[in-house]
Amino acid sequence: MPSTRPRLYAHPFSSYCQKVLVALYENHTPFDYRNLEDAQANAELVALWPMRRFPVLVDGERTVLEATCIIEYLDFHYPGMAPLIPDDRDAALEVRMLDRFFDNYISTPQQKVVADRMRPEADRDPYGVKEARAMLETAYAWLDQHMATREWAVGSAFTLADCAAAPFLFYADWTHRIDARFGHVRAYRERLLARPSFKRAVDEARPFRNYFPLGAPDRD
Ligand SMILES: N[C@@H](CCC(=O)N[C@@H](CS)C(=O)NCC(=O)O)C(=O)O
Repeated sequence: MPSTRPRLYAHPFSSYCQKVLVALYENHTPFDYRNLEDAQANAELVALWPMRRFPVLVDGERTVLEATCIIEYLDFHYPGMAPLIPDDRDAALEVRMLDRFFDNYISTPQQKVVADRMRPEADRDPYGVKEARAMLETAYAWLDQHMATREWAVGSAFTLADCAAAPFLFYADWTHRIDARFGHVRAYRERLLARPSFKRAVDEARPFRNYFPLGAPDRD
């Protein structure tokens, strides 16, 4: 009998995949994990999405791209006890805005620094890396003020925005240390690390820490 569970193409060490895994683990949503360590899963991904970016979710005839859209899809089609996007449209707007913040101003510059290190030396872009590090500093400063009055990204409920924040702040700190003067950001990162859904994602990714191009620090 064909599986009726959604199928997730993902790698445990990938930040965008962890973003979706946190959402799945928050709601204990059953799914089939097509781990991209596996060559066959990789071939299937390439056939599904020529961009070869992951995660990708397949549910019956439907293919859903982009981590945020996958979480929106799961929230709508497989709702659990913990809604990750509020029903109230105005509150949902705030959640989506913070989700964009974490994608665009934490993850994008973090990935830029890492991707640069993976290039041949002659093709590196020191100016671009400097800009990316400056963007991370600005983002940390903004987030520090934002988190001064909040437990989670938009208040007291854990949402889509926290699913994004967890892996992106995790790796951002490895890439460009969150300075002690950003105490609220550091405390938020610690709360995220203690959250069982993210703790599980981090533990599953542990065997792959040698994949981190800048060298994984001996912590977390
Ligand atoms: N905009 C995509 C970004 C996904 C993404 O960048 N995934 C990385 C892994 S964290 C990837 O696919 N890397 C492989 C590559 O760049 O070829 C999303 O939100 O899902």
